[in-house]
Amino acid sequence: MFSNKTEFKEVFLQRLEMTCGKSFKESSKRDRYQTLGNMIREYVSSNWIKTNEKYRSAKEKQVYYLSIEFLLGKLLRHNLLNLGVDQVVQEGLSELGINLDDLEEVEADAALGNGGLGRLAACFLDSLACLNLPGHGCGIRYKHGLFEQKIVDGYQVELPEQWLRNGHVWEVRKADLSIEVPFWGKVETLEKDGRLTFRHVDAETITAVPYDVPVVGYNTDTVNTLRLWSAEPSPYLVHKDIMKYKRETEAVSDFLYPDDTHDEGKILRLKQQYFLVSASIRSIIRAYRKQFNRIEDLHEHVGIHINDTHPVLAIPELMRVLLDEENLGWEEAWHITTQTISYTNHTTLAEALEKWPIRIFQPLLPRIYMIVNEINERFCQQLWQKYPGEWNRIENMAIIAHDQVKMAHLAIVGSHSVNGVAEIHTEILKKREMNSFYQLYPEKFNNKTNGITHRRWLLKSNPKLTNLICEGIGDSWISKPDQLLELEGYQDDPAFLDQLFMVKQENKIKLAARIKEQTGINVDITSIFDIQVKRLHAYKRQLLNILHIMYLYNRIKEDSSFTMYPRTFIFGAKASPGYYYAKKIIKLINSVADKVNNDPVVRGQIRVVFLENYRVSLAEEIFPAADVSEQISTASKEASGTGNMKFMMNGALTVGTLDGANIEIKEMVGDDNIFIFGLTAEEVLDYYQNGGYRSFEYYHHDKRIRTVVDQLTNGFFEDVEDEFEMISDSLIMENDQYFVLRDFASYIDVQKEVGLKYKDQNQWLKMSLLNISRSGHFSSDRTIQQYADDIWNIRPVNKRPLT
Ligand code: 26M
Repeated sequence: MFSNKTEFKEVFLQRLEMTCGKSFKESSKRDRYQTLGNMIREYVSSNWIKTNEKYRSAKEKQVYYLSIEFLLGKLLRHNLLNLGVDQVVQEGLSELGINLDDLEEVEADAALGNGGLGRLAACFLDSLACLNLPGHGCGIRYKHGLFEQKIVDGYQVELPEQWLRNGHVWEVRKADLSIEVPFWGKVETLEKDGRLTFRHVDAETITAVPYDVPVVGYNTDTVNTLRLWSAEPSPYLVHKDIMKYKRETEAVSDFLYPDDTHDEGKILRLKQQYFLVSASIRSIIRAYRKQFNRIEDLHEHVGIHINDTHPVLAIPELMRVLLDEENLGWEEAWHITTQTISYTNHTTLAEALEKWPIRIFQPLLPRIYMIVNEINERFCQQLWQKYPGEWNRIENMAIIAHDQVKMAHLAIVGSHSVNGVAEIHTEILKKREMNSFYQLYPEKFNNKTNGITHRRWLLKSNPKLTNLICEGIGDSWISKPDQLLELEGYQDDPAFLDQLFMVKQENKIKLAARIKEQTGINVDITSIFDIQVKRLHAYKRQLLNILHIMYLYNRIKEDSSFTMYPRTFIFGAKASPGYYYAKKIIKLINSVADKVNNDPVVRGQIRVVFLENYRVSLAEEIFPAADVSEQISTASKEASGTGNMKFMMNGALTVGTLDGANIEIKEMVGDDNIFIFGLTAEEVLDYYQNGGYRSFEYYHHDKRIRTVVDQLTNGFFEDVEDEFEMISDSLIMENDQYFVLRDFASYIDVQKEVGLKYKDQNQWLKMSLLNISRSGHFSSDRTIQQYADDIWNIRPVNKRPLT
């Protein structure tokens, strides 16, 4: 299509006129963005086709990553970089008087996810393609992604997100590959040749239409596929109330559920899950059938991974296809199914574990329910043989109990691999949360510590640091992130450290400009940028952070001789719309920000900023500018965390608890290059088990704590008298379930140390460089290689060139 700048410009101008029907001069930014996007998608299309052909002819095993969320963010710049045409395009456009950054602004984030779990899926797609691994994503094409957050008077307000308003240039609709997904109705049992067969009749079907998005790798011709399903009314269905049917159908892929911890048990959510699963499984089998004759060998050629329990119906759905459509016997179908499916657990929080009441499940999915029931019967029988008489154990492990279907149990029983997402998380699964299953199937459990794609979170988001790294060690780290280790050779090179300082400074200037534009607040770019960005949750303890800021405020006010290294505290966080407590914390952060930023006495030393609508594209501006990374969850609660890795890779130092992947970060950088505080997971779990924590005592005995807790309710925030009673109650009346007060003193101490360490610029820069150099281990390339080797058993297929 184009192989140099001149050709690029020619094609671009020609396409612009053809697609927009406007002259170059008349065209808008959006016209230009859309032209470029379409051009690039077409640019990859021949490699896309070739990749699929290669996968078919090589007969290599392929993996499908099923996820209810893919938090992709923007794709234009990411694709340009992976294709290696970023510079040509940038220069070509620039000669036409177009700034590529301006065009990128027009692109909407594909926000088809809530947070960590959805972003992990997106990072995995990138690594799969970059490693030339045959792995594809299957998800839902939500019409509205995660809500847009506005802050009004310090309160969160939600607006519907509208990413498809101007179309999505990266997708290709493939209506001819649609699949009919049945709901409701009943199951007819027939006897045929002495065998029972089942037929789902009187069903209301919904058409699943695939939209394929190409996933391009870096420096390779591999183009994998992300298939997103959209729900449409079925053309085959006769319905008595067609308008109602249309409404209810389209609702299935209308919204992403905005909660990332609470299982609400809403029927629409279950519909979404089965919709994704049924369409994906049947399109996988359809493709397999075109290529192979023997369904008995499915697991040799296909792996299906389920991202948390949300797609766990893949297990009974695959059973259904093998039993009812392929006419296999139960034992054989079960063997194939368990060998095909693998499962990742992302949380041990009890309130997040999915359970579906039978009264919802059975009528909506009658045949699937029958199969789950049969799986449960057989499983319980097996338990009975192994643990005769142990009623309690069996009841606790059953897939169906107390009129509920337990999705995590189904996932463990129906798959050959169960993995946690960081070492400590996997250990907690094995020793505690899933201990009875671990005893039964020790061989299934394994750890795969999360990772992030360094191509988005360093190469794309931090071009200045990328240039510095390339000047130092070349560019092969882009494919082999472990090579970042070579940066350690520059630890004692003052010129290099100086440049590292400059890079951070420039990134802080850029973020400061964004802050000014969005909030009107002036921040001091020589201050420490101390940042906590993530979903808002009690366990993530944004409250600890903001109470500490209140403590600093009080300290400065009461003692005019108190000095500290100036700090800018930056927050970004969305609260689930129904999570009242989390919303109060947002309001508290904004009230503290008002108080602090308007008080001339403290203004020079602390600033507080809440950036609204935290999302992937904003994150890309934030991580490069961070000095301090806040990873302060109650130990044992954060399964892994991935923001921690993004900060580290951009040279920020972690203030963190011994939780999730923080522990592995600490092991990687050593105790001197990280700031650890607070209770250990053991201590937290011990408190939960044996009691012994009295938050009131910490309140009572520590004046610093008493003052800040009292300020929540004593009129300190003049305009909002009763606003924070609930927060105060959670800390005192409800005995502080997340140990905020327990860890408070330790947090003050470690934060003080941060301030002191930062003063020694040279030392700080060395620590920062060391963090960057050791961050290669947390690339999702490493993670995906481990999944490929240990769980999926897949190998690279494609290398350049594709012929
Ligand atoms: C469930 C039911 C109904 C509606 C929504 C949900 C739901 C959606 C997302 C539940 C959980 C969801 O995500 C959990 C999550 O994001 N977990 C995070 O996963 C990351 C990647 O492994 C980890 O790094 C984080 O520690 C973990 O909290």
